[in-house]
Amino acid sequence: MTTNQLLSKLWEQYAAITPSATKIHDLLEKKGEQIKNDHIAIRTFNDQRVNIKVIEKLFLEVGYEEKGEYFFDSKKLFAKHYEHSTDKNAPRIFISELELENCSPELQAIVNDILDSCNPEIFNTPELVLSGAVWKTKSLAVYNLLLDESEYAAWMYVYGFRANHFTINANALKGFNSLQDLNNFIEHSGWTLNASGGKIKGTPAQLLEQSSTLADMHSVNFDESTLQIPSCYYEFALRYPMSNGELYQGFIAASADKIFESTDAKFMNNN
Ligand code: OOG
Ligand code: NI
Repeated sequence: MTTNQLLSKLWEQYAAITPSATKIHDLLEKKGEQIKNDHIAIRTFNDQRVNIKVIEKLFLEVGYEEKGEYFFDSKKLFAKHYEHSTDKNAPRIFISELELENCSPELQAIVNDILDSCNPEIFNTPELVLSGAVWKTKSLAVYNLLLDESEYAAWMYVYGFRANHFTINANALKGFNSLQDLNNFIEHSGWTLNASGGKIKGTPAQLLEQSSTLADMHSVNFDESTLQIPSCYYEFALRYPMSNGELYQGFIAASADKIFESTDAKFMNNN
């Protein structure tokens, strides 16, 4: 698989459950913009069958290299970011994992059970990252149990291995003067932004400003019933130059901490 094939598949699967992404993408293109991606993010559990070391394999194979590390103590998450070694247009990849040993024994047992329910061969295929929720059951009772403890775990249970957001590189847009300007356009076009920690996360002094939509609602067939659950979101990132003149390449943990909440069920109103 080439980098472009991998990225197209990730986009297809993301767009299939995130109709707002295609709409925002098309709206900006109609304004004359050429969309570039800043980064894509993937989530997982730190169980050794599916941890970052497993998920990163396909990205390393197509030429990505490990760069930064990030810790999110209160959410019990750890993350790494990757940059492509040769293709400077390839988006960064952000992979996070839930630190199961810091979660309740109940949550640990659920995650262990769903992974046990899988054919173990799936964990060794490079396509794992394109495979969604590969486990057998999708119980609303289990979803609600997870949701009580970790929005991240509940989201993973429903959506599994896939891109949970794409991010528009705002530096590459011609028609906007600032991230605020882009946010205004997105809001005037009818979308709701994630306001946790403020609609713009980060500052020019931190060399990265980010904003994101709240995830779309998607119909999920649980064993018990069908319910609307937040799926994926679209992010916007504006990078500032470092003292050497080159744009900052990393992420800001305090901002990322709030960006994760773009898929939180607690922010969705179900009317
Ligand atoms: C990743 C959230 C962090 C960023 O740009 O800081 C992030 C996620 O929601 O899985 O993407
Ligand atoms: Ni992001």
